[in-house]
Amino acid sequence: MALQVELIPTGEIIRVVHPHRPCKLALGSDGVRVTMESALTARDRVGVQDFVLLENFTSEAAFIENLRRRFRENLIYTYIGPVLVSVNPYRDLQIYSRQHMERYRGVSFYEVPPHLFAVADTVYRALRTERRDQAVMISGESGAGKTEATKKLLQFYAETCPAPARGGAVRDRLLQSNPVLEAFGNAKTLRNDNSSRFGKYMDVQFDFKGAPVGGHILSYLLEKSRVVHQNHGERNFHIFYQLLEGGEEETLRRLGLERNPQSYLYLVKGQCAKVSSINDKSDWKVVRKALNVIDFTEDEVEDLLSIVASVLHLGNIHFAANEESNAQVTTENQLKYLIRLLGVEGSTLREALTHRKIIAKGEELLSPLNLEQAAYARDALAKAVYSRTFTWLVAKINRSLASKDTESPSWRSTTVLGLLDIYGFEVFQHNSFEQFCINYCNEKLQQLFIELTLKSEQEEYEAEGIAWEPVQYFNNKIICDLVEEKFKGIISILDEECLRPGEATDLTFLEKLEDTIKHHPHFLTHKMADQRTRKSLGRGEFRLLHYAGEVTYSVTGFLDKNNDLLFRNLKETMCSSENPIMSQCFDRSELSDKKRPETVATQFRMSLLQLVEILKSKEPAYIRCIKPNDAKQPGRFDEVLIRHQVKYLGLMENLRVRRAGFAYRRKYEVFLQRYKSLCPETWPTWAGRPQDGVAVLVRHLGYKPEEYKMGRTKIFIRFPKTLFATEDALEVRRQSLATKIQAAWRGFH
Ligand code: AD9
Ligand code: MG
Repeated sequence: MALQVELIPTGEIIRVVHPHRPCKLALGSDGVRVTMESALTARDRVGVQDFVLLENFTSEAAFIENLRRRFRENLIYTYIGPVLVSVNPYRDLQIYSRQHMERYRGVSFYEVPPHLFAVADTVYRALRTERRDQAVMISGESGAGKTEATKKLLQFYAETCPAPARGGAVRDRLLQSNPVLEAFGNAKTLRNDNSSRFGKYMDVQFDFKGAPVGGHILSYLLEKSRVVHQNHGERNFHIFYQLLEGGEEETLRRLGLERNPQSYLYLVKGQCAKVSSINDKSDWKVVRKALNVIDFTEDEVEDLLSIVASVLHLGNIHFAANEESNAQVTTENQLKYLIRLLGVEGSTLREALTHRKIIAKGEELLSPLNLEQAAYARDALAKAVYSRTFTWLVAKINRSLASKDTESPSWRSTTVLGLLDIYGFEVFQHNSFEQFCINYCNEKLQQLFIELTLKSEQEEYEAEGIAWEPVQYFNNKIICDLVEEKFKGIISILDEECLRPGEATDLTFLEKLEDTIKHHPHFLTHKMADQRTRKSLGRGEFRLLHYAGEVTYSVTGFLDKNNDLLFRNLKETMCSSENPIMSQCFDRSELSDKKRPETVATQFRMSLLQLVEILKSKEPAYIRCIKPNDAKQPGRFDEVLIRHQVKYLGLMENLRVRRAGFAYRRKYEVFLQRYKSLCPETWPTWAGRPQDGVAVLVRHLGYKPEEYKMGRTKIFIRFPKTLFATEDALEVRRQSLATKIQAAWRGFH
């Protein structure tokens, strides 16, 4: 009996999780008792492992009920055909060990319980056998488990793939790039204690033997406003707390830092320096080691930490107004450290923090700043220093990940496996420019998902020679257009306003939006709203009806954040920095560049376009992550929250597309292998073509012509009940086999 079982000890009884049939295996002194649950009870208890097998596949309630049953049993993974749906368990389920990895290697995707590793292995095998680049797209809202999934996938490849002939260290570098990027790019938010505040697309390159030989990371729009401001209950980027908690005495002394985060204005705004789920001290150790693995020299580490410290000192720079109301630096000690850590000229920095240099008719003029302007300039510098360091860090990691073996012939035949872990759709009480960008990004990826899944379904039907029945679905292109269309889209209008310095304000931007986007079903402002909705919409706000739900954005700060201005003399000061990282981050060429730099939103739009092209050029796989509750607690299944995600992830839509016509499809070989014992003509072996064997088998099982279709390589079954009946028959057969085993056992003793 081919029982592929996973043993989970539950007291005296050992539960056997069989891919299709939960059953109990009791070990007693009298031998083994195998009690299989009837198919019906099993389905009742743990649901179906592929949503396509839901009888009532159009019912959202049935979908959620299936998720709930599985979640209750700690079965967090379920398929919609090839798409993996994952529910964050918020507890360590011990299902990612090396043993688990092995269990999923080389097995048929649908013959084992759904798992992340099943996807990992399928993708890898496709890469190896078809030699086509692959991309795993992981989506879901903030806290749903995208980053954890990415890390586990990477671990799977690092541990199970063959080691490269040369440059074996690349596996460690791939893994160790993570803690470093997370330290600098992740932070505690209200939604997630380890929230990614940047988007990440990572390519892993494999040689012709399937060994990882290199990697490359693309990062997207770091939320740099967090450096100077955090909402209540949130933190700045992890690295600051890690350094203060874990940094060696000597290091902190050199950097002029105190251990207490409360001493730093940039760290106290969220009023939550300590987080119970985070151990900054031990994380620091991990990061420190990881830096060595990814080729940082001790000097580079010092330079990097000098920058981290200088951001903290910058936040503590205070100004007082003189008689002319001009800002003067009052915190000399902080300034002293800054000058040393950044390696800049003292008088230049002091002047740059309190004056603005304007070039008019070829002449340089210094205009003093008032208190508010000086604070603005200081914060702008802190944000620029931090975000450019982050960009530098990614480039540095890429140099370390670059295949060192470019001369070998294997390099020429590399294939690439991409992992996309981008910040999830986000709705807060107060949503600003950052949420606008993040949600736009999710909108683009959703569009790609719909386009590609529909396309691949259609292609499969055509390839199999089966008529494709078109499916109605919501295409969110209308929202993408609303944001990104030339001249009429929100980004274009925002950019236009950014071109009118001195005249345009956030509110004139809003007015322009109202004038240009008049009657759009996905756009609303206070002025446009009717009595009923007006109350919930402020005067400085606009609302977008995203595919994932309504989000109200406050326009405050939109122009400023999009312009991302850094005064010229601050740039000049940083260009002269003797800190090697800073001097790479601030290049003199940008001072002489007459061309206006692209705005933040436009840069982001362009980088997303590029990302979509990259993803389209690869074979896609999808993991859709769901967050079960807002309390970050295990075992809590908040139905309202989950229903919302099922809706906006388009899972019902996805299921309808997958079920277009047929609930189930399998390769002839796989189908025959599983069910051949049900027919005397195909059991124990079938010598002919698998397709003919399946034809004999289904005839023997009494399938009616309307219940199935034979494609070129697969059988398509229209209704789940047909499959279930076959499964039930298989179980009866296995039960009788189990009885025989028990009888034999007793006879043996
Ligand atoms: V965000 O958009 O970056 O804010 P993610 O990336 O979707 O978000 P993340 O992977 O960081 O969420 O998961 C949030 C937390 O949930 C983790 O820190 C873990 O504590 C927890 N988690 C997520 N996935 C798993 C899992 N498979 N097993 C156990 C998990 N815990
Ligand atoms: Mg994340």
